[in-house]
Amino acid sequence: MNSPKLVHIALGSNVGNRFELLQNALHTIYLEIGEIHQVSQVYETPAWGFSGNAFLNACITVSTRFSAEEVLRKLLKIEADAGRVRSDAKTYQNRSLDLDILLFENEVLETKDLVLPHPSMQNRKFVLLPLADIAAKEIHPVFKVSIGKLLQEVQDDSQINAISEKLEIPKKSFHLNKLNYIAVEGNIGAGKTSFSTMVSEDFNAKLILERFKDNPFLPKFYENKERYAFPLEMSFLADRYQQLSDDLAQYDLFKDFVISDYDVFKSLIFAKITLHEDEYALYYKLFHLMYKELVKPDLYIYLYQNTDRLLENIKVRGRDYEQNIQPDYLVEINKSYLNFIKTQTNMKVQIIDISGKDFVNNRADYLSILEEIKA
Ligand code: PH2
Ligand code: MG
Ligand code: MG
Repeated sequence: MNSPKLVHIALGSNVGNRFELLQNALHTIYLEIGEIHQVSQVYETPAWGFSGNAFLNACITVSTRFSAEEVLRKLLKIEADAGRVRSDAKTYQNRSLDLDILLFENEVLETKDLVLPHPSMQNRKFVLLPLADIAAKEIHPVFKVSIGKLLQEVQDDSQINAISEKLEIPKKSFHLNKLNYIAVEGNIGAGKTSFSTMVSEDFNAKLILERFKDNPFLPKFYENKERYAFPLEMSFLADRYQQLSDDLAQYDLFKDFVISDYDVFKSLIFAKITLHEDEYALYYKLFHLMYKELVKPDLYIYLYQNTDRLLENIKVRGRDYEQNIQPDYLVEINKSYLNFIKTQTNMKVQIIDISGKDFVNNRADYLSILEEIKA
């Protein structure tokens, strides 16, 4: 999973209901590509480079986890869905919708389909003027001067005026930040870490990730469960207790809330499966001594994924020691989680069915999960 990158996109339309075409494009970009951070004014501009109807042009800043090529592919599809037909003509044509990537972070790129930064942006006032509304200080990665400077120097005397109507920025209406601490849980391979990481980036939350890699007993456990279950569960408990008591105590002034990719109860849920009865009784005592000291989550989210997809995810992420995990074991873990959840009367718990969804690669799925959390 990639971290979000900033992309500046130019929008244009000179056929049909031009304003509505731009506004609808913003909505689809929000749903399929990423969060829209800024929108310029809308300008009426004479057709540049050919004789045609006047355009409406605007620029936006979007943060996206997709690559420049993926963004391009999605933009072309949005253009086509808006009725854009591309002819083979070598000259510019009237178009219902044109969406061009101007800048993709500082990437400089030249492929058959995509050139970055946009190769003619510096010659066009219909691009530079709206872009300067939202990114005047941004430095062009090839010319090494600001967009504001490019606008001052452009040799383009087109008469361009802002119209009074403003484009509306589509916004998520999720108020996760009314919560102080969210714990994300789920089976092995459900996507707890990806989901928590995405939410922490998109909502300015402090992220707490389980440090399972540091656990020397985990690979040994998968080799010999009988021998290593107890030390494994003990060391997980110790690590989780230490991390949560440290990280939840340190309040971060610059973050709005905390999200973790596990809840400490996980220790008990796994121990119940992996330990003998007498070992579990001892473990249970220790667990509760520690548990009562910990801050509890305001919301406990269980991401439910079906066994086939879990196995597929485990295979894709490719941790050696996980490759022999059997479907039965995953079914049993899921059952234990659901049993645990049933007994929770003091904690706000939400089970979210993510089977059939792909929130990492499909933004609409991601947004639908957030929508469900809000509900
Ligand atoms: N786009 C073009 C060619 N000419 N002229 C204006 N005013 N606005 C545009 O968006 C535009 C253009 C090629 O994409
Ligand atoms: Mg264009
Ligand atoms: Mg184009």
